[in-house]
Amino acid sequence: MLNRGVIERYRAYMPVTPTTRIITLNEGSTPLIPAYNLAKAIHPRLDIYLKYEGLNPTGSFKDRGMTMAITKAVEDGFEGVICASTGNTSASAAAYAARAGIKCIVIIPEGKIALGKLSQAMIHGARVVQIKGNFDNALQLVRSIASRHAIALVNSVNPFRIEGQKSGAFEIVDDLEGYAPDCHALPVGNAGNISAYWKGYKEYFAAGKAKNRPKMLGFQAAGSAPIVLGRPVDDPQTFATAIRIGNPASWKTAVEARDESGGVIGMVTDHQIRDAYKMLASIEGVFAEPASAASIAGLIKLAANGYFDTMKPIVGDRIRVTCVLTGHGLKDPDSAIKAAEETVTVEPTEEAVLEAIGLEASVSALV
Ligand code: AN7
Repeated sequence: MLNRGVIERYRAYMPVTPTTRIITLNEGSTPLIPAYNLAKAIHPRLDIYLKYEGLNPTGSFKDRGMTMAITKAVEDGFEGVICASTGNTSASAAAYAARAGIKCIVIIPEGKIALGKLSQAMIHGARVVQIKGNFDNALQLVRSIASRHAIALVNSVNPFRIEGQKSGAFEIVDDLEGYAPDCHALPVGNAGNISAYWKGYKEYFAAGKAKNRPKMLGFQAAGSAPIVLGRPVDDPQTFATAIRIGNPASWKTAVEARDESGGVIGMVTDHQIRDAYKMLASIEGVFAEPASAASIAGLIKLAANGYFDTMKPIVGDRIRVTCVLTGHGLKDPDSAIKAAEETVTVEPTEEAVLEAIGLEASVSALV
């Protein structure tokens, strides 16, 4: 089937009419990759599937919601959009606005945006304003500006973003042939995505397209864990800059998703996120950005606490868990280089190279 983006794929569930001009970059239809090595390492009863959202056009899950938000902004006659961002939203907004031929303004926390994301917003021609503050300050600013100027706000407080993003849940159920997973794990920042996935699972269940609904397992970074702590965090910290958010806009719907689904919103330390980030790349061959690895870190933590030991799966005797890998690892090469083994530099001789890779000059041990 020709991929024409998530609005066309799930048109019956999207707020569009036959005459709506759809702004798309053919986002969505991302792979659901079975993670055998991770499952083996984490818990004997788990089947883990990675929803690899890094393969969206701008390298993150934000494209699912942005196609819908920009489509509606154009339909409603706006000539410009604005957003606050920890990086991925700005990259996506800039690309879809460029596609639509409208202006894009992004407000970001100075120095706390992964380089790949910043480069995207810039090359797509957005007006990039860095503030000497954090994401929460930026969100407050854009909400105020958008309420008083003819410019559409495309953060996930825009309900069209959630409508587009719920398509991720539909795709998972379609790939699992009419079943939702037993558990659905994902990182939580501004909490739009957990709200959107839960909405998608509920809608598909209500439409008879899914036989069940998953437990929602959301994970915040310990230094930025307002929902877990039950209060906003004034100065959120984490190396996973995408989820460095102290006062999530979709707090209430995230808690509803947790409670209605019988799930959990927990927190994982930067150390645990970094370990999961390296593990995912090194034993599974899948490169996701640090924030995305919070879902894997969370699974490891829950498994160690016995969370899955007595869980009864919807089919068979294995527990199916989907993990949303929200952004591509290439968004943030600095974090990868810092987390990985150092490279070596030697003289350009066979002798020196053999020594560096631990082979002896006279034996061809690799054969
Ligand atoms: C890779 O780009 O908030 O809980 O401004 O980039 O829906 O916010 C990004 C969030 C997870 C958290 N993983 O999702 C932004 C922004 C990655 C992200 C999240 C983000 P939400």
